[in-house]
Amino acid sequence: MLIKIAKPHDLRDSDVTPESVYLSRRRFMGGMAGLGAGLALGGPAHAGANYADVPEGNGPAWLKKKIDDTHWKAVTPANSEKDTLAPFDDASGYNNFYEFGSGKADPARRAGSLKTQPWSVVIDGEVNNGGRFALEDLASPSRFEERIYRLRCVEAWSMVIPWLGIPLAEVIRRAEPTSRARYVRFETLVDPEQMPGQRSAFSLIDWPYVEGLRLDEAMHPLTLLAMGMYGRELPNQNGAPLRLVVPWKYGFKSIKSIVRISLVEEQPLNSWQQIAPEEYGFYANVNPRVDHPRWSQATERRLPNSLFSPNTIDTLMFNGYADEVAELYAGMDLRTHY
Ligand SMILES: Nc1nc2c(c(=O)[nH]1)N[C@H]1C(S)=C(S)[C@@H](COP(=O)(O)O)O[C@H]1N2
Ligand SMILES: [Mo]
Repeated sequence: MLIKIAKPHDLRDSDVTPESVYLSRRRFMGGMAGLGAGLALGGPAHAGANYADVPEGNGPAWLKKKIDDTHWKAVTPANSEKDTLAPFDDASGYNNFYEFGSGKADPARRAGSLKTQPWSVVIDGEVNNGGRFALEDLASPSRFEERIYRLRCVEAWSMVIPWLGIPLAEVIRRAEPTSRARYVRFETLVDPEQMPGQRSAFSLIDWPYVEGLRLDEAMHPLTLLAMGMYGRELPNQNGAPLRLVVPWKYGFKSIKSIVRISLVEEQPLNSWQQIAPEEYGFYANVNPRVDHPRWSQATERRLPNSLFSPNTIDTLMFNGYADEVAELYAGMDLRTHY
């Protein structure tokens, strides 16, 4: 089931939001005043959120240092009273990561077995400057930024999460795509010893988990390669040490624990499209007017919620980022290209 069972303290949103997160949100909203909603790249750096209640991560020293040096340049989702940050415990306890099982609590329970150090990423295909890069070398030329984004799962729940990372565009530019590159294809690690979901004979997914973007989507300034969240390293269950975040698309596009990024000529076949092409497409743009064949996409349950307070809100076109991304799809029939 998709509705989260109420914990005794889940009475109201404001009761479960840690004070530090509230403070940082208020500081953040204050910092955004005068900039208007939407993309504020180049806006004034905000003071940096104080995620005092978030536990220490166990990432490498270089990553802790990069997080400390983060350019606190938050990008807000469209302003709405409902856009409070999800408590860290919800964002790191209610996950989809089928490599660790299909239940929402499985990744938090089982992803401890994922070894994230050392980690390297292969960049290949239609590039002049590809190769295998240690994660530190991939990250080091870029400064970290904080991005506060909505994450809207195709299953019609959502959360607001503060990510830390670098624009994917910077990594792609450094790889020097050839003129033939039209799409970007991503792969997650395959290692059944570390990933119990890959040992299951009943798994739907033909591993590796694969995702893809059109090159212009990948180069869009909102598209982030995240290495942290809530002012610390990514927890394993959220896709450590490197995951994609594409905030205007359904969550399944935001592939976790990436080991390969390929620039390609042909549109990649992403895992969910391969499993059920009539239900999940390549584009997967959040769209309240195009329903999933088995449920409506007009509304969503904003977490944290409870049985008594489902916290249902209207889903916004492109998840609220239409001003930034609608032009990417000008002239396209979004009903056909779902
Ligand atoms: N490799 C991999 N990436 C994945 C998934 C997955 O099962 N495997 N699930 C996706 C789905 S359906 C969603 S909604 C988001 C959830 O991200 P979160 O757990 O950090 O909120 O991760 C996406 N990335
Ligand atoms: Mo999802």
